[in-house]
Amino acid sequence: MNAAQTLGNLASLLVSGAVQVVDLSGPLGPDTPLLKLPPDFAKDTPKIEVHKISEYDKDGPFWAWNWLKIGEHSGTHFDAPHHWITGRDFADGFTDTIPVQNFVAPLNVIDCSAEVAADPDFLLDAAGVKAWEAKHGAIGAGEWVVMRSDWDKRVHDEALYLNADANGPHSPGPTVDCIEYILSRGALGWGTQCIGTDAGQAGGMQPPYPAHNLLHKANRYGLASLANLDKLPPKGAILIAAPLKLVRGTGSPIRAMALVPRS
Ligand code: 23J
Ligand code: MN
Repeated sequence: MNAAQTLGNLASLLVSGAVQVVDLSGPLGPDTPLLKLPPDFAKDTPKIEVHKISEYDKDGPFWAWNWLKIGEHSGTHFDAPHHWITGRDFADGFTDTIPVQNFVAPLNVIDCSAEVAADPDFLLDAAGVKAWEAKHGAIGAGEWVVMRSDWDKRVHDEALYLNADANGPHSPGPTVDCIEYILSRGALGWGTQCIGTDAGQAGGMQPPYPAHNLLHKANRYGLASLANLDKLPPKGAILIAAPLKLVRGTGSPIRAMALVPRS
C-alpha cells in the first residue's frame, strides 16, 4: 500500500473512531508539581502563574485571555538536546530547530508498574528492555521508548509525586546500560511518567543523570510527566509529542497524545 492510500485509510479510521487519540499530558497549571534540585543548586523552576488580562470586563468587554509565567521544564514536557551540557553543540538541538518529523513517531511502552509499586526506586536496565523485546518485539530505529510506572496517579499531590525524604527523591527511572542499549537500537528518545527522565536517585549514578547525559549527547530527546500510559498497548501506538517552537528553547510543555487502535 502506498503512503497516500495509507494516510487516507488513517484519516477514515480517525473519523470513524477506529483509531482513538489518548491524552498523554497531565494538567498544566499553578498546582502542577515541579522539580526541586538538591540545595547546592539554588535556582528552581518557579510555580506556574496564570494572570488574567481580561474576561468580558472593563479590560476586555468581549474577550477573555491570560498571560502565563511558566518554565520550559514544567509538567508534561519535552527535553531538547541543548538542555544538557553533553548536547550543547547541536545546531538542531533546540525546540525551534529539531526536525518536526521527529515529533510523530512509533511508541514502545515498557510496563514497569508492578515493579514500581513494590519499589519506588525501581530501575529498568538493559536486560529488562531485552526481556520486553523478546516478548513484544524489537525496538526499531526512530521509535520512542517509554517507561510505564503509573506514577501519574500521584500527580495531584506534589509531595506524593516527588516522593522525597532526607536522601532525596525516590522515583523510578533507567540505568546507564538501559539508555546505552536503547540508543544502540536507534531509539528517538526515552520518556517517563515522573518529574524527569532520570530516576530520583540518578544524581549518584555514573555519569550523573544518565538519561539526560546520554540521550542529549546522542542528539536524542526526553519526555517527562507522561500520563495515561496504562491506556496504551506495548507496541502499535503512534506518539505525537511536539514542543513549542521556542527560540533556542531547551524544552517545552507539550500536549502529548497517542494514536491507538480501538480495543
Ligand atoms: C535540570 C537538572 C536536572 C534535572 C532536570 C533539569 C530535569 O529532570 C528536567 O526537567 O529536564 S534531572
Ligand atoms: Mn526536562
